[in-house]
Amino acid sequence: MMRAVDLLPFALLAASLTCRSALGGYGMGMFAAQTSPPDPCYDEHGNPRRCIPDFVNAAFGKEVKVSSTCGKTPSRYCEATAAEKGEERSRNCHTCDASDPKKYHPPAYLTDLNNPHNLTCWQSENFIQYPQNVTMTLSLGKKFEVTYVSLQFCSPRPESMVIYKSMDYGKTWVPFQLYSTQCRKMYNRPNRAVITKQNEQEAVCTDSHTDMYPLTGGLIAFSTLDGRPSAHDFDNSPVLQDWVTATDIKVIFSRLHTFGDENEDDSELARESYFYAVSDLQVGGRCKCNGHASRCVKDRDGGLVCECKHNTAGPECDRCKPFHYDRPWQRATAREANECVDDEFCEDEEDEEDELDEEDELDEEDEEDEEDEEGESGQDGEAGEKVYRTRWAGMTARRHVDGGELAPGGGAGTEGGAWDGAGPQ
Ligand SMILES: [Ca+2]
Repeated sequence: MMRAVDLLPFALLAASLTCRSALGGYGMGMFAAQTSPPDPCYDEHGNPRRCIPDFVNAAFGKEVKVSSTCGKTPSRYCEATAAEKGEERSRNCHTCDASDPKKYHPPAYLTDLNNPHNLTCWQSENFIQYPQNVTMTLSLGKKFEVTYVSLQFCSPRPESMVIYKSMDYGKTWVPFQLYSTQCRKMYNRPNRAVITKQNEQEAVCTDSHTDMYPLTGGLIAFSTLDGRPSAHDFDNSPVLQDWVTATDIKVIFSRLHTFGDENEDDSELARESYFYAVSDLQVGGRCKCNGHASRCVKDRDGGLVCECKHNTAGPECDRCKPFHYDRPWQRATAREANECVDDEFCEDEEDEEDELDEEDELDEEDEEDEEDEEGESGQDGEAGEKVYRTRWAGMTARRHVDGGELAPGGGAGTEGGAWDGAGPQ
């Protein structure tokens, strides 16, 4: 299989001058050899390779804006407890008071260190029931590629809620996932619609994770690539690359679960038992750098930007830097770094023969790679993980499976694995 990028070096050879960096750039090698610690964006020979920032909980420590928090004026709330469905419920009542650190439930508790032995919970005001809702908005500050969004509840989970994402810093929003015991009635969507290759960028409504039990400690975890056919071929799916991209996340709690007692005689007591409370909001993913940076750093204004390599520039390394326009910008893949080429760093005819030899070798190598990939793709797809492959100078292809560690506190368990110790450094 030949792709446009594979043919490019041949086209360049037709000219009397050829830009060597199109094949890997030995000039870079000398530079990389001198840097310490080794730059993940270049291999041991200095050839550019795809690199990506670490997997993080992008929500950790960030401010979440919420439309309702209890305790502006001290108020009573009651926790319903019952170990299991059908068991008699009992109520434990407390006071929420925003002015008392022992009794407050601020939004900062959504993204603080999640200690399972000492849960800190944000909590809404009592009984904000449909059609009124409660919203929480989190700005990530730049584009991220989001693998999952999870919420751990202190209250029962909502009866209906929606996770939205924005790709333009909150100007426009699209649903990421909807949850409801009645998808059609609440959101006019079918329950658990099947995703095909034709609608991979569509949000699904599901009635899973909507049970009122457990009354506390329930989890909602949305895995962005789960059930999407091209997930195993993420590198070649611009649709899914777009789908997982977000600058902001918004959650709307649309409807509270109740026991149906809120309109009875002691409705006041009942209503004090219904509110939303969340101990942990996580957004698992990676700073989006299109394979051209291994980390994101603060810029002069305190904003987060990719530390771009491979002669790229822009907040997401989404263009070639000046004087490196010898070929069009491309996202790096597991097999091709697609670095931007310096249009000044060119070589003379003497080196062309060497390059032709190297082309042959690379072609053979490509064939091997493809065979490997076929064998592994099924497994990779199931795990929802990406496979990183590095081409070494000596004809060997090494596989590197990248998982993700959950950020401090862990909990959602939607990502497996960790950096493979044998992987390229
Ligand atoms: Ca917390």
